[in-house]
Amino acid sequence: MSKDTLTLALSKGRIFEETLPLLAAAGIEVLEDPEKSRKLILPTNQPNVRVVLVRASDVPTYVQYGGADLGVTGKDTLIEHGGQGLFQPLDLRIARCRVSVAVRNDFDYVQAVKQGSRLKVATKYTSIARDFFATKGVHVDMIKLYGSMELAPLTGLADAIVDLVSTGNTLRANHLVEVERIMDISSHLVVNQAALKLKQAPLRRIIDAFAGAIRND
Ligand code: PRT
Ligand code: MG
Repeated sequence: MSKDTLTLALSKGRIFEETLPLLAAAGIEVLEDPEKSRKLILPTNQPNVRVVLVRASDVPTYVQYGGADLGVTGKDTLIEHGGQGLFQPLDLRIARCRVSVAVRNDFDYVQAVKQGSRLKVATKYTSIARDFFATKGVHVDMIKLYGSMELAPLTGLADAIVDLVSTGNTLRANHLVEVERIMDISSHLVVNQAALKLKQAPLRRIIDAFAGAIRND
């Protein structure tokens, strides 16, 4: 790729959708709909800007190693990745949710914590969960999952889950209750540190346009 081409890593779904208005503010229009196309590299109206579609949890890795110059990723994903090699100039305030602890509605979490019981915790967010329970002084057996965390307490795999919550509908539909809010989450712009030096001017234009379009609601 030429030194002037910018590659932006996005994941399909809410991050792609919620990044579109920010791209528009930078004069960038994606020319294909990822829900309709099978292409993984999408052209834009700017000949020197392209979008690559990657798994949400792979965005920081692509940007870290220069597979993309910049990307948009959830703070949850960023914390689990570690953030090495990434410049994080902006909180875009999109795709907002929170990381919470949830249990079955018949499980007495407060009592379990008070008694100092060992908790079996299932999650995709093992770093966030480990830090949280360590700070609280709760001993946990961590069970790493890659999806459908909600199922773990229902099948006896775990006492509790650490997962993302936005409306709470998924928890309610599965007879789970939120018992702790660990942190608020939004998506951030991440930039490859070498690209920041080599492609300073075009990156600066995008960062400034995004900054001016962040919603403060
Ligand atoms: O889906 P896939 O396995 O490919 O990857 P992913 O789940 O990491 O990607 P995606 O696109 O679903 O999420 C990307 C990012 O969006 C996450 O990293 C978060 O930063 C952010 N985000 C915001 C959310 C949610 N809101 C959200 N509600 N990500 C996931 N959810 C899920 C949550 O895991 C739970 O299953 O939605 C369910 C809860 O939603 P409510 O509204 O029922 O509470
Ligand atoms: Mg998902």
